[in-house]
Amino acid sequence: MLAFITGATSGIGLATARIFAENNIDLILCGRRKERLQELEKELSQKVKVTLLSFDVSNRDEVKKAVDSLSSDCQNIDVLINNAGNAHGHASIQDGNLDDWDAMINLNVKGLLYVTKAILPKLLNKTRSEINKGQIINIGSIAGIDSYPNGNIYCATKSAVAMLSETMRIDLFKENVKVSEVKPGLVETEFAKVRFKNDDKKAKEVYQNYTPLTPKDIAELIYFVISRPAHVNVADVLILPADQAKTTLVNKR
Ligand code: NDP
Ligand code: 8X3
Repeated sequence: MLAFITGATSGIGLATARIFAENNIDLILCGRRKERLQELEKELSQKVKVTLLSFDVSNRDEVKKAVDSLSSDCQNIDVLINNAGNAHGHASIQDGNLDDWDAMINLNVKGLLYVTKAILPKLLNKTRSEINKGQIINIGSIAGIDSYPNGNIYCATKSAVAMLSETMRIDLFKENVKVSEVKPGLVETEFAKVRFKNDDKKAKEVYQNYTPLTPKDIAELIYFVISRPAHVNVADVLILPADQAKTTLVNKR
């Protein structure tokens, strides 16, 4: 099996790469930070075949160039994990920064679409007789179905991921390509550090006084989703810390 993972340099994507490698799945690992990709290659290439692609998912040309550069033995992709994504800023609509808005829409929505469009022909090209030609897992968020103050554009991008997952499933199920969405609640990663522009104090506070999910918790769920029998599609999963009931309801002690 061969998986293409975006956002593999950190958090959920990195943990997914690790769990896939443990389960003997070859990897195409993507992210902008080359050094991190190289470190991961060193770690995981003892177990499986690892290919690295460094590009910005929100740049159409870079996405196409990167995917076109894949060698002949990397064409038979079975699983696409559309994981790259972030929030930029945490401001009201009246105070929000247009560059942050562009960054989130370009990354979380357009980036997911550009990568999907580039990889899909490789899933569809497999022989028609296969019951399962492959699978796409989009990483959405509780934020796509449950808004919160200052979440505005980020929430809207994750709502778009939810609707795109559903519409992609409608378009692709007869082609034997499964589409799933995994929607996590609070997971301790570099997400808050990016949102708060490297303000470590603010970032740390997001995960304090309760037990957040770990990237491994999400990776284990993703592995569960991709390892079901061909006739089963775990289409849509919300996964929360036991300490969280809604975006704004966290049991802080
Ligand atoms: P991290 O910040 O730890 O990881 C984000 C990943 O996305 C990095 O590998 C980063 O790689 C990559 N990335 C960011 N921008 C770009 C870009 N322009 N081009 C290519 N890659 C990019 O966050 P998480 O692991 O938490 O986030 C992963 C996904 O999970 C996101 O879609 C996020 O919205 C979602 N999510 C996170 C939750 C949380 O609480 N943490 C909860 C719900 C959903 P690099 O910088 O090297 O390019
Ligand atoms: C990330 C979780 O609640 O910070 O999607 O938006 S939240």
